[in-house]
Amino acid sequence: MSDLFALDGRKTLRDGAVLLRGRALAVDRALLDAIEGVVAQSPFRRMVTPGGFQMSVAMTNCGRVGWVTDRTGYRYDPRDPETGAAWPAMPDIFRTLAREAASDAGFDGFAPEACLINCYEPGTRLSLHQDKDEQNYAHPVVSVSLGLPATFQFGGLKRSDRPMKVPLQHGDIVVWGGPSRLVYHGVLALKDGEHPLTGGRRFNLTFRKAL
Ligand code: MD3
Ligand code: FE
Repeated sequence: MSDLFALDGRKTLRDGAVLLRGRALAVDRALLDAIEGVVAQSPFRRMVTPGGFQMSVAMTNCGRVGWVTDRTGYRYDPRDPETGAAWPAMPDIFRTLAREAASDAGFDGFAPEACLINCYEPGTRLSLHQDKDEQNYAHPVVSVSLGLPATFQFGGLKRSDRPMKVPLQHGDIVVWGGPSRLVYHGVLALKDGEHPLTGGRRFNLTFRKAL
């Protein structure tokens, strides 16, 4: 048997990074309905980086705090700056899936306060970056891909480390922990397409223990 991909759909991408192929498929519609509920309260918006550039990915959040960027910097904020209200509560289906996926990858007891929801349309990309705005890097980040496929890039701990490419499909979950928690990563420009559940879009959920 190939050692690259176990029969249960688990693949180690690098030390500490585990791809759980199709892990979210059984609850895909429930996840998309829950995204719709979040977006009704806190709509997708394209935030501005501290350098003054508008991001191409549209974002929103749910949970006790949400990740935001503006001219003053990056932070986790208990309020949605657009509405002035608290972010929508994290749906139970999100919380449960994130905890179970982390456990599958060897991280028991994962209890994220924050879920950042990214929305990609064709041409949208996310340039190579590290996720460093969380308090404690001992906790993993759990990411869930829904809708159109994308090519995900991940490198090493230095921006100059040559990135690997991995296609991420509807229903895939990746858990990034341990030595992979601070790797540089990004998403190549989304290709045109049509997905039966999301149309011309891709959604990505990232669960973070932010506090
Ligand atoms: C590796 N999102 O929201 S998910 C992000 O597809 C982000 O929307 C991408 O990068 C997306 O910050 C990639 C995979 C991912 C997410 C977080 C990570 C990989 C990670 C954190 C640390 C290391
Ligand atoms: Fe990231």
